[in-house]
Amino acid sequence: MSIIKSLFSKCAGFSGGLISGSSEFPQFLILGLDKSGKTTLLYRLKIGSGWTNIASDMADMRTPQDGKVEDPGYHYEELTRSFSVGVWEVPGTEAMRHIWKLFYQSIKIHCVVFVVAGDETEERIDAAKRHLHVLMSEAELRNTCFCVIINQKLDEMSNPVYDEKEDVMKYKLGLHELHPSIDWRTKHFIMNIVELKGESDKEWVQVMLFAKETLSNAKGFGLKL
Ligand SMILES: Nc1nc2c(ncn2[C@@H]2O[C@H](COP(=O)(O)OP(=O)(O)OP(=O)(O)O)[C@@H](O)[C@H]2O)c(=O)[nH]1
Ligand SMILES: [Mg+2]
Repeated sequence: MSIIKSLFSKCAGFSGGLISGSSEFPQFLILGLDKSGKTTLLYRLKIGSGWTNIASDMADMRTPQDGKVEDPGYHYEELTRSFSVGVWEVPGTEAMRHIWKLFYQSIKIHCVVFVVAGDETEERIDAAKRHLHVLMSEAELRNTCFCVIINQKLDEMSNPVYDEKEDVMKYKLGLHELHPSIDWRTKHFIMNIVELKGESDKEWVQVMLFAKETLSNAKGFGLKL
């Protein structure tokens, strides 16, 4: 815990405790089950489509080496295009899911970006739903904006694996029946993460617009962005 805190203290937006005030540098936290596409999202936003082999490189990162097959740690990047934000991205393997709490307990998180792969099994969708709803009920996240990204992905024939029109994930994740206190600060988006072309991609711009509107709302953080 102390190691994580000392790392956090070196980062923008962290001032030795929970930050507050209307001129905050918002902090985003990308969460979701393992292999949902979180690290791909972060680097698509940061680097854009110039990283052409990102899908195979991410797969290579998972090839067993020295007995390790998982993304071993968290990532932190800053995005500046829409408004400046710090973005934390933490692995979603079962072993790492209990670490999520340390992040939002140590850093004031303004927006959770929760990624769900469009081709998940029913069992994993249930697990994602459970984790998402636990996050939504956490005291530390009571003003936090929730952007749920359904990662559409493409199959071998380049057809989307997720049917955008039916949009069943909305129901399966329980996003259609949220309490008003969380509903206004939650929105789901459907996109193929690996095709994002950086921060200016129109799919991502929609996410940032919603986050900006939500974080500026006086019902929540009331930030001046
Ligand atoms: N086709 C397709 N593949 C994707 C997409 N996003 C991620 N992938 C692949 O899915 C796998 C997992 O993606 P990651 O970004 O590493 O997943 P993660 O959520 O960071 O996983 P953990 O670090 O284990 O929590 C990789 O092999 C990616 O290449 C996508 O939008 N489309
Ligand atoms: Mg990862």
